[in-house]
Amino acid sequence: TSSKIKVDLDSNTGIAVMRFQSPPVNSLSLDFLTEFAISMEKLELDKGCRGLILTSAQPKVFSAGLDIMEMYGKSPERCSEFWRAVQEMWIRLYGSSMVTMAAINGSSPAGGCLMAISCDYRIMADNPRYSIGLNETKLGIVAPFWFKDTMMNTVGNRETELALQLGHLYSSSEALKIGLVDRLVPEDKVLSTAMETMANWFTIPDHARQISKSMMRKPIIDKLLASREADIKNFVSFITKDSIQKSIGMYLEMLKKRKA
Ligand code: CO8
Repeated sequence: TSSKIKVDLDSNTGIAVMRFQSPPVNSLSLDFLTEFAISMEKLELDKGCRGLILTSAQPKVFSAGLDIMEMYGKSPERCSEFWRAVQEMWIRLYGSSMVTMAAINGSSPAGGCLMAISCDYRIMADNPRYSIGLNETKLGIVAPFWFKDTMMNTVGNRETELALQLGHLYSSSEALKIGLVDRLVPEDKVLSTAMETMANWFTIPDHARQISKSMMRKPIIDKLLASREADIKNFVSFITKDSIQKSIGMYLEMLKKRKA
């Protein structure tokens, strides 16, 4: 099986770049998430790696979020395995001891947005065609509490209340305005800007930065760790409902039609 993520660690700079290369849209399938967790574990253990940049090798899309096909017509067992992998991705990324940055060179809906807001810093291509946000409600599904908490810790309570209910996808400039991303740069400068910004972050002693990060993020991570099985049960019973399957089916139809 071919690799869905290309990892390059530069031992001189201590920066690893993860390029998502799962055509067409880097959707987060069980295979993708499994590979992501393995790559994260390796980098986390590598003393030579202090920073991680996530970016896309696909045109126009950072990540389309969770692979909708993993949530459509699948057995409860498979759904449960999938959801555990989604949790694992978030736990590893949100809790990473590395400096993590998202170099968002395309659209980033739902799970793609979750990956971006789980990083420490976000640089997005200045392109009005690219959007980012937690659009779950538009599919008739509901983002779980840890998506919500990650969003709240990024843009605050009021903006999250609006964003989650409306499933709003923000253009890059709107995203900058509400603080969903930290900087906009021309598309060809997204990765180099992330590298430069990383160098600034590296001037801070790791241990002090890591403890500060943990102080901000650990309470939510602990909340999921304490209720992981219940969160899986909740997902499986929700996603396998006939009415929810029907609304995912309609959303898929809409995606295909929009294209035609
Ligand atoms: N999963 C699976 N397939 C997808 C996905 C996806 N998330 N997104 C797109 N595709 C497919 C399309 O159907 C299309 O397939 P085909 O070629 O067979 O017709 C192909 O990928 C290419 O897509 P587009 O033609 O639409 O490509 P564009 O470049 O025009 O647009 C976008 C790219 C903007 C990413 C667009 O495809 C899009 O908006 N996709 C949908 C994204 C989305 O809504 N994702 C939500 C996933 S749900 C999630 O991540 C969190 C769930 C939280 C859990 C809830 C608990 C119950």
